[in-house]
Formats: sequence, structure tokens, C-alpha cells
Amino acid sequence: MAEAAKKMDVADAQDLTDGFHLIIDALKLNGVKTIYGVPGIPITDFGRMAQAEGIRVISFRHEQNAGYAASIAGYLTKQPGICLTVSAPGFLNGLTALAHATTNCFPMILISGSSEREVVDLQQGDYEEMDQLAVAKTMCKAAYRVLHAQDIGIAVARAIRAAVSGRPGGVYLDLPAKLFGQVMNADAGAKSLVKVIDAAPAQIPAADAVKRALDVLKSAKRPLIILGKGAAYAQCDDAIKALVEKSGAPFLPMSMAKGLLPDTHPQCAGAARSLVLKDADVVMMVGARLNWLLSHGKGKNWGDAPKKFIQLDIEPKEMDSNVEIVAPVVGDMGSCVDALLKAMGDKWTPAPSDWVKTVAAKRDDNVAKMAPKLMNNNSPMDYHGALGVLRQIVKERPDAMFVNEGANTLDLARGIIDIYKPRKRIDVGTWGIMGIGMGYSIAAAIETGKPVLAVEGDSAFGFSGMEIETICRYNLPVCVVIFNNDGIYRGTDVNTAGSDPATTVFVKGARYDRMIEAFGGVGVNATSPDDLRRAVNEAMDSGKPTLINAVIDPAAGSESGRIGNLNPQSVVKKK
Ligand SMILES: Cc1ncc(C[n+]2csc(CCOP(=O)(O)OP(=O)(O)O)c2C)c(N)n1
Ligand SMILES: [Mg+2]
Repeated sequence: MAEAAKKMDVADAQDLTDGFHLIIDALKLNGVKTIYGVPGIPITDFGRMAQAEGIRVISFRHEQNAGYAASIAGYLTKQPGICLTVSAPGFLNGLTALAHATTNCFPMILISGSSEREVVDLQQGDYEEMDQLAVAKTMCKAAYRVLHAQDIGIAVARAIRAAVSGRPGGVYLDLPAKLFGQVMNADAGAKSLVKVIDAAPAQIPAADAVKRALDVLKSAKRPLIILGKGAAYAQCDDAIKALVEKSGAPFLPMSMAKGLLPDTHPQCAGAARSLVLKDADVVMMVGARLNWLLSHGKGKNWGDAPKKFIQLDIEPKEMDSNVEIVAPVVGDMGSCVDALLKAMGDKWTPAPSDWVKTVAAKRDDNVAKMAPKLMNNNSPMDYHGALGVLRQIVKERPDAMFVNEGANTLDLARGIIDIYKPRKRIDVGTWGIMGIGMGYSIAAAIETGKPVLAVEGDSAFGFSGMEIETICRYNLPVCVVIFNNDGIYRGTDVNTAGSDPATTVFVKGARYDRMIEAFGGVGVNATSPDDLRRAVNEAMDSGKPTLINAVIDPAAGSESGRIGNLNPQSVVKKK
């Protein structure tokens, strides 16, 4: 009798599906291949089942790093990166990355389990109680909660569409614990799933907007093109190269747009930044915003010469955000660039040659001045000696992914290390955030299948350092180089008021290389540029998880790297 009842249950279960399976099926139907997350109640079994159903589930040590991984996966693939967390504290840990994704315009979906609605809403003190939806709403592009299994299909579809359409960003999906176990008829469940058609529809710019922009560009005596990471995200690399080359104008890549055209391209004005910002008379922004990174398009960095701005962006509200945009071109980047190219025709007159020559001369001069510094073999190393080595390695390995964070370690590497291909350089982005390093490295290795070189300040590394265990566990081809100058900006500060260390210094002579040895990775202590060259090449050839402690002179850096001017000053500071 009991046997017969058991058989009945099995037969019934075959006609049923549940929340667990519907979420997995909905994600798979929409092409999700990887989930980045941390397990726990109520999503542990969900992660196991997703793995069993063929989704790659990468298990991190902290949700913030899983979130950053998902955000950059979104940037690299144009599909929303998925981060999975538990309720309240796990959700909050993932939230920084969700806000980061939204600020940087990366498509990402944070999926968090949550506690029982009835208990949360009456604030009766449930396990990990929090009204997560309300908290998330202010930090992302869209936020949804699903209460019924039959709504999972539509909710996942909405989340995907919200993340990737228009200006991409972060989306929050709240899944209360009860939802996972809810059952429904399997056929009805299958029918409730939605495959998103044309998730990021083309947005064609108006013909008169294109004409207006070209009229302004044509009038320029000293045109400049600024490429932003929106241009890199769009994956219309050939068209962007054709536009820049046809215009003949010098171009300036923002840091994650480096490599759209090689930094060694004859029109690249990267090493003549001050000159082109000051002297250009027409500036065409291509997927770049006039935020703090470009001094808001005004002030002393932009000089006194009157300027006209053309701007290509998918977000109409971006126009006039900081200065007047005389020629807004609103549409998706691929469509905007194609329309401009087409309207330029075959007889476009390239930028005036005297301007192009002036910029090239300044650039060559600055590059020549830098060259000897990059060849020094000092030990302990300074930034230039160490970066000279890495510059050559990246040149020889243009397909590798390059991750970068820190202050001096970031600013100097950005200027010194040339990038040769699109979307190879990923870094601190719009916020100048520390902590992206290991999450980005893991996602870069997984999403691109290429080796990864991560160049990290010793402080920057600390924000995500525990993920070297994750790198070892998944045996990812990641080489982390830590620029160890004993601290934040410098390792030389002294606290004159007591026996505690100064606030910006760390343990002197720390051996970060020993950390990775605990997990079976390769650790190297490099005290000279020659050591560093040998160790990085070996790591990149072997593909073994490697951490190199690059010993940098503690006195070599400057306060806040290149942005010390943003520090508020006290006029009454007691010395
Ligand atoms: C999340 C976050 N916290 C704090 C900061 C402030 N901050 C900017 S750079 C930096 C670390 C710089 O030191 P390091 O990474 O060692 O680079 P270095 O200048 O020493 O080469 C910190 C803490 C930040 N940008 N982001
Ligand atoms: Mg440091």
C-alpha cells in the first residue's frame, strides 16, 4: 500500500514543476550561462540545481565580489550578468555592485532570496528580515518582486529587458523563500516562460540630428573625439574606427575605451590630453559623459577657447547635463555611428592637418620624455620601472585581459600601459571604486577564456583579496601583480600623536605572495623589474593562478595619485 502511494507521488511529481525549476528554466531560455554568487538560505538548493541543470555557478567568498563579477560580465557580453545572494546581509553585500553597475551603465541582475513577506511586512523579526525591494529601488534601474510561480517567466523577462535596453544598468529581482517551493502544473509552467525578443532594440537617431552634428564637425578647426566606455560596450568596433579615421580628428579614449583603436594609433591623443582639452574648438563625445572624469566639460582644464560639443548617447537626459550640447545625437551607439558615417559620404574633408600635426608633436614629445623612466631597473622598484616592464608584456600579449585598480597604481598604469584591442582594459570605472579587482579578474577569465593580468595597489587588492581562493579553486588563468608600497598612496606616513600606525600605512614589507600559496597557487616576491618580467611572463605562459608581490619604494607615490586636487583642505589644520 505504502509502495503504491509512493509510486503515485512520483507520477504526480512528473507533471509538476516548482519555483526552483521555473527560475532555472527561465534563465536558461534567455541564454544565461553563468551565475556569480554566494550560497545560503534560501538559495543554496537553487544554486545546486542550477549547476545540475548546466548553468555554471561560480561560488565566491563575498557577495560584493560576485556582484562586481556579474557587472563586468554584463559589460563584456551585453547580456545581463547574474549575481545570486541570500537575504538581508548577503543582499546588502551585493547591493554595492548593483549600484556600481547602474552608475557605470553595465547590465546586471541581482537576484536575492528574501524572507517571508508576511513577517517582514509586520516587522516581526524573521530570519534575515529586511524589506529588500524598498532598499534596492533607489540604487538600480528597476526592481521587481515575484510572489507566484506562474509569474516567474514574465519577471525574468522584464528584468532582462530592463537591464539591457536603452542605457543599460542594474536590476533587482526579489525572490521570497516561499516562491522556490511553490508548485504548478509542468505544462502550464513551461508555457508561462518568456523568451525575450529583441531585448535591446536599435534606437535610430533622427536624420536632422545627424546633419546638425556633421555641420558642427565640418566647421571645426581643431576637432577632438572623446571615446567612452559606452562606445566600447556597444561592440561596433569597426564602425567606430572608421568614423575616427574618416574624421581625421585626434581622439582621446577614456580609460575603458582604450584599445577601441590602439593607443599607438597615429590619431591617438592620449599622451597630449592637456593640449587637446584646452585647444579643441569642437568636441564630439562618443559614448562618454561629461562627468568629473572630464572636469564636467568646463573650468581650467578646458581652457579659454570657446567650444562646441556634439554628443552621441543613448540617453536623452545625458544631453546638457553639464554644459550646452549644440548637437545632440540620441540613439544606440551602433546606429548613431553608422548614420554619421553614411552621412559623411566619400568626400569628407579630414581635420585640418596643422592641428593634427600639433597634437601628434606634443604626444610624441611626451612619450619620448617618459621613455627613459620606463627603462630604469631600480630596486626597490618605482612605479615607472615596474610599469615599463608590464607595458612591454601587454604589447606582446594584446589578447590578455587587463584589470587595474589603486591610486598611483591605477593612474600611472592607465597612462603608461598601451592597450591594443577593444574591451581589454577593465578598471575602477565611474566611481573610482576600490574592490573590483578579483571579481573582475574572475569574470574576465570566465567570460572571455583569455588570460588575465590584474595590476593592483596593495590597498586596492585588500578589498577583494580573499577571492584568490576562488581563483585557485576554479584554476583560473589569473596573474595578480600587487604594487606593494606599504600603504595607501605611500607607505611613509607617520602618526606623530601616538603609537598607532598612521591611517594610510600597512604592515611594512608584507608578503602578499604567501597568501596564494595557502591555496595551492604560485607566489613570487619580485624586487626588481627583471624579477617582475620573469614572473609575469611565466604566469601568463603557464596559466597557473599566480600572485606577485612587486616591492615598490614606499616613497614613490603621491597623495591620491593624479586626483589629489579633489581632497578638501583645512585652513586651520593643526600640524
Ligand atoms: C570603496 C572605496 N573605498 C575607499 C576608496 C578610497 N581610495 C582611493 S584609492 C585607495 C587606495 C590607494 O592605495 P593603493 O591601492 O595601495 O594604490 P597606491 O596609490 O598605493 O599605488 C583608496 C582606499 C575608494 N576609492 N573606494
Ligand atoms: Mg599602495
